[in-house]
Amino acid sequence: MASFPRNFQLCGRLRMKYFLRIVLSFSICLFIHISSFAVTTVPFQEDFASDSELWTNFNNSALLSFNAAGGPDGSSYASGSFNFLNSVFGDQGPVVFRGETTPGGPASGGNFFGNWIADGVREFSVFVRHDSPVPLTFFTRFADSVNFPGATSVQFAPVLGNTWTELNFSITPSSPNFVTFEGESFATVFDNIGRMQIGVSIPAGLAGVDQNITFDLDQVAIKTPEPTTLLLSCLGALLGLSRRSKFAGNFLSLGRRGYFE
Ligand SMILES: [Ca+2]
Repeated sequence: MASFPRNFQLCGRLRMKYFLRIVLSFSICLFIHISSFAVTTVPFQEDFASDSELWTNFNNSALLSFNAAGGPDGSSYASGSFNFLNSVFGDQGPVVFRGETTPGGPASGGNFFGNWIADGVREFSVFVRHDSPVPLTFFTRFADSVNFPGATSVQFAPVLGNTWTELNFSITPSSPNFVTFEGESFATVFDNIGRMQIGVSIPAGLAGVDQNITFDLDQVAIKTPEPTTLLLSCLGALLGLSRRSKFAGNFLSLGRRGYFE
C-alpha cells in the first residue's frame, strides 16, 4: 500500500504519454491528407464560364466551341463534333474532347494535371450530351503528357441522345470500369496525368454514316474523398490506438492495485 502514490504518479505519466501519442497520431493523419493536396488543384471543376479553356476537338485541330447558355444547369458549356463516315464498327472509338497539356494547352489552366495519386484525386466526373440518333457509350482515357502510358475507363451504360448526362469515373486501382492500363499499371499512369481524352465507342448505327454529331461538355471535375470519409479514416486509426491504450490502461490498473510490486 505504501507504494500506491508512486504507482499513481507512474500511471498519470503513462496515461499522459498515451494521450499525447493519440494526439500526435491524429495530427499526422490530418497532415498526410492535407499535404496530399499539393500539385493538382483538388477539388477542381471546369465550368467553361467564359470560353472553352483550351479544350480541343477530336483531332486537336481546333478549340471546342463555346456556348453561352444551355448547359446542364443552364450555364455556358463547350462543344465539338465528329463524323463517323470513315469509322468502322468494332474499331477503337474516337476521342471527341481533349483536355491536354500539349499541344496548345494546358487546358483549364493546368489545374487538372499532376500526380493524381499523391494529390488525392479519387473521382473524375463530367456532364456530356450528344445529338446522335442512337445511344453512345462514353470512355475517358487518362494519360501522361507525352500520351503514354494511359488508362481507359468505360461507362458501360449508354448515354441517350439530347440529354445532359453525368458520368462518374472512380480513380482507384480496383475500379471495374478500367479496361486497360496499356501494359503498365494504375500507379505508372496516375502518378503524372497530363492528358484527359473523352470519347465514344463506334455504334453500328452510325459507322459509315455521313452525319456530323455534336458533342457537348460541361462541369469536368476531379474530387477527393468526402470530409466524412477523411474523418472516418482518422477515427478508424484512433480506434486502433484506443484499443491499444485501453489494453495499456488495464495493464496499468493491475500495477495500481499492486500486482507488480
Ligand atoms: Ca458550365
